[in-house]
Amino acid sequence: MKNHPPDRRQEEERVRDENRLPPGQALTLKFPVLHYGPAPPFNPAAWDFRIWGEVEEEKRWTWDEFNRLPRTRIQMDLHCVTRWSKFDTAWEGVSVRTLVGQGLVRPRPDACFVMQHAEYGFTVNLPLEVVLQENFLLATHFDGQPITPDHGYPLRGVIGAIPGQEGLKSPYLWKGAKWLRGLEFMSRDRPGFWEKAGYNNSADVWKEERFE
Ligand SMILES: Nc1nc2c(c(=O)[nH]1)N[C@H]1C(S)=C(S)[C@@H](COP(=O)(O)O)O[C@H]1N2
Ligand SMILES: [Mo]
Repeated sequence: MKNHPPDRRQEEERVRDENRLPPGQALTLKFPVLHYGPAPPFNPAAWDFRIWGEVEEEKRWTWDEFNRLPRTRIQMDLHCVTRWSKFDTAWEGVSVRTLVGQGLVRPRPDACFVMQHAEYGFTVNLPLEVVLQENFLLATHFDGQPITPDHGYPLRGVIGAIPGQEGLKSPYLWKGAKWLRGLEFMSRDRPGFWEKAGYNNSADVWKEERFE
């Protein structure tokens, strides 16, 4: 018997049967790269990660300090608004849920939204309650390896769907910023880069909230 690589259509049937394929999506076995502008360089000596806005205490972590924060691993299905989905992706990094749970970040009572700020001024907004879900991660590793430069090295926000956790809000993949440098906690919502360009603000994959 020959060993066949996974068959795309067969895999798609499987996840469809498992109710994991959102409307209008197709399974890909690749990992497409999508972003606006060039991928920035990384200088570990100059890099920092900042948390500011509606928090009791602002934070600034160097790359070394960031790597000593408590770490989390999750497996998620990623859904891109351009209609590809990638299943069972493995991520490792820092969970905002854990940072808040351990008191390392203390949102003020009126904090209701979070803006991710990335290199070159890229931004993306999410409700705080979504940022605090298990399916949002400040990820340093994909598939056991540091994220590649095109996918956001050294750090990206990533959000997907966790199979069996239908209670979690699951937005499209653009709601995670590659080359992430900070989180701004906000009392009022503001649109990010793609939201200003007409992407849907809440971006729920199951409701097919793609564009306004
Ligand atoms: N910094 C930055 N992050 C970004 C974007 C971008 O333009 N700049 N695009 C978003 C969009 S539209 C998508 S679909 C995903 C794609 O992630 P990928 O390239 O790892 O597949 O990154 C998101 N994060
Ligand atoms: Mo996208």
